[in-house]
Amino acid sequence: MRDYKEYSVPELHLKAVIADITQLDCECIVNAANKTLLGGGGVDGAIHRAAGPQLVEECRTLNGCRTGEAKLTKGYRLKADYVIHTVGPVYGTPDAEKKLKDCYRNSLELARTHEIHSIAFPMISTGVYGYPRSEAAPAAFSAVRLWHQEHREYPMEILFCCFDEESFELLAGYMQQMKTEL
Ligand code: AR6
Repeated sequence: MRDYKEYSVPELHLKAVIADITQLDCECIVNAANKTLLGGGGVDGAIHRAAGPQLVEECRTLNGCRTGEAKLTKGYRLKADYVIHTVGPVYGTPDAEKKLKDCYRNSLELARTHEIHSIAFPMISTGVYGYPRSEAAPAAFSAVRLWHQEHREYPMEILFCCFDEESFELLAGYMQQMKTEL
């Protein structure tokens, strides 16, 4: 883990890091998957390689996933107990921003349903699916913030697991801004 910024308000612990999500020691990591849920490149490929073949076996039982939705599996060989698989929108497709925000909201809701209190997100849709980081980062941040406003009673640690400096700087900036607003 190369860099690290964090911000806490009661019941919400937000962090931004630059790291390989497969190495994180938190209850749950989120996978930026595709609709088949049967693996792919990017972070999806890395998570499947690290989790081992049992992950795809469980994924086969899930009947895929629609864009913006989220499904939960165990983490198998990962340090994380669970993986939440969500499917981001391809940049430029209809309602992409709403669907990207849905990925964060639905993943957080699924985590809450399973009484998960720490979750790490990769920067969904910013690789193969072509979303500019400058647009994905504010969408991710505002979706997380809105979810927290609706669930202030629920203790949650949310990690933005960036793989590049630009995403990290953007998210760290939003966290700094949030600090000065409160
Ligand atoms: N840890 C954290 N972030 C990572 C890692 C990692 N190990 N590897 C890549 N990233 P992408 P998408 C970052 O392409 O755009 C797959 O083939 C990467 O730098 O993984 O949602 C799926 O099967 C980028 O910022 O996901 C789908 O077909 C971010 O993760 C499709 O790609 C997302 O990049 C999904 O595309």
